[in-house]
Amino acid sequence: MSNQYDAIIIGAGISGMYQLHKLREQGLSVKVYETGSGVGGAWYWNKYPGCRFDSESYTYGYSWSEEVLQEWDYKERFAAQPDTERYLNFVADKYDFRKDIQFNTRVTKATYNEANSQWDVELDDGSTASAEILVSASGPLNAHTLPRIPGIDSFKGEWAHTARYPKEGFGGRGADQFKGKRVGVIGTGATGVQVIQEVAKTADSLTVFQLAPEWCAPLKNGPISPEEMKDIKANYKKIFAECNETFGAFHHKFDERSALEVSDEEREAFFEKKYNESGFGIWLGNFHDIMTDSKANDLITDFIARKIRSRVDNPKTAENLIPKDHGFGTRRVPMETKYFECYNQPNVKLVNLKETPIEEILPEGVKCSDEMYDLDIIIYATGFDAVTGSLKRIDITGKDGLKLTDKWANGPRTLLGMQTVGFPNLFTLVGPHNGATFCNIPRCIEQNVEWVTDTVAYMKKNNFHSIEPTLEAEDAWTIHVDETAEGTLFPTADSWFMGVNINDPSKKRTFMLYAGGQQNYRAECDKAAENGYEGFVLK
Ligand code: NA7
Repeated sequence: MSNQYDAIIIGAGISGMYQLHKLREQGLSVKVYETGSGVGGAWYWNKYPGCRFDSESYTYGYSWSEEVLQEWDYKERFAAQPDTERYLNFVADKYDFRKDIQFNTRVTKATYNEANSQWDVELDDGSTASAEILVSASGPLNAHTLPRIPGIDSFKGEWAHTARYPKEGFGGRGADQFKGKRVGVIGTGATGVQVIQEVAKTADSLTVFQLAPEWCAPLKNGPISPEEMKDIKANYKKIFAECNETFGAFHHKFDERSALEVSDEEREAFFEKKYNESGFGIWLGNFHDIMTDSKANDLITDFIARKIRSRVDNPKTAENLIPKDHGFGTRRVPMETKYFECYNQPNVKLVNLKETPIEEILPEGVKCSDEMYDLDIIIYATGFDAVTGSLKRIDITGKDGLKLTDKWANGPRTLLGMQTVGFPNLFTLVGPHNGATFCNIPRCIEQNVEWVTDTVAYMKKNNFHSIEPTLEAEDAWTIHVDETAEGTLFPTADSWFMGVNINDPSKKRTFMLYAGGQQNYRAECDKAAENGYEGFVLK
């Protein structure tokens, strides 16, 4: 027995919820399938201690509901995960989203039926459903990856990947979960940094297994007073408009000056100011050429290295915490709160895996080439099969039996990161090569969802039943994405931006995001729509 809808949405995170809202407004029948037992996507799954925004809280929420904007109070400049999960539940309740969401359900297969322009979807409970429109809202950082270390299953202590962290902490011990415990953290990306700072506060011992250090910078979190919140509420329109004018829709705008054109004193003072400000300003509010000119990048890289040396007591540990193979900002900058000072504590030890690699995991702990580390808890902060992972997990078949995994075997090919040839009526929110991937994500999610919504409305109005890019337009966008990335320093570093994941060697090294700036991306999407969906074939 198949359930028939106008549209099916995969995932009930920030994008899936808003897409549900917008398509429902059009009077369509819509069904959302969600693997988790609640709404929130990334903010449902990532329950590890220390998980919080790096975007200013008040720039991260939905802008489309004046009621939500006025009713929700942020308490911190960078809200913690529990607050954000509460916020998303508040929105889901207010707009009665749950009645159209089927929780605890994974979409396992989606097959396009050309005869009737329908997507036939299979679910892990054995049931099926069909719809003309299929929207993937499954998130760019959802398919988590564990390291491929021999013996990983043999560990007899407690363990979790950060993206599947137990809600009440290990053993339900909450704030006491690390007390008296020997904890190991593997991975030092944005997640690892957040979790390390928390574990270091209470663990008997914390051993950090670091493959690659990151150019972390201070978050400078703090409370938002009721007066400030009042002021924010009165200024939401202005705040969102300002975000929409910046490269990544964050509340930080690149400085128009070059790092190379100012005096040494002026540059140092500017870097210092940015380092002491809160949020991503040191990265996305810096001199405009730090991300495009290697000489400019060397200057900020040297500044941050000096900061790390000044904050870490042991010079050898400091050197181990300073990246040597890539410049500042060429990988995602983790934001930290006293992260470097953790390594001055007697209970925290840094293991440089480049010098002493992990050989295996044993029932008692982690064995490196020089030493055995007995542990009670291992936390894997080892990241994701980024951007395409959540789509790859679904067996997606388009026209003529074409599998999406085969089509993208050498890297994604899309038009506007929204659609791909051979898969009509499949829309990929925050998908590969989509402007929403290098963005203060909810800001760009709203753009993505509204564009898809308008496209679906256009199809209905003109009695079209399928939309798909032309090969020429897809080729042109794919080339444009690569050329735009080549104009930046992103390709100089291995990172998830570049599709690099050492735990999945099948993944090709290719730029996964869109580096042309969200304003330009938005303009490209608008232009295509205004020109009668130029680059797309409608039937
Ligand atoms: P990331 O940024 O992909 O970081 C994963 C970390 O785990 C990184 O330090 C990796 O080192 C390390 N890693 C991965 N595999 C291994 C193995 N096998 N052994 C040791 N260390 C390993 O993921 P995050 O969750 O921190 O952040 C993802 C995004 O989520 C972030 O950018 C935010 O936007 C939100 P490597 O870098 O590969 O050398």
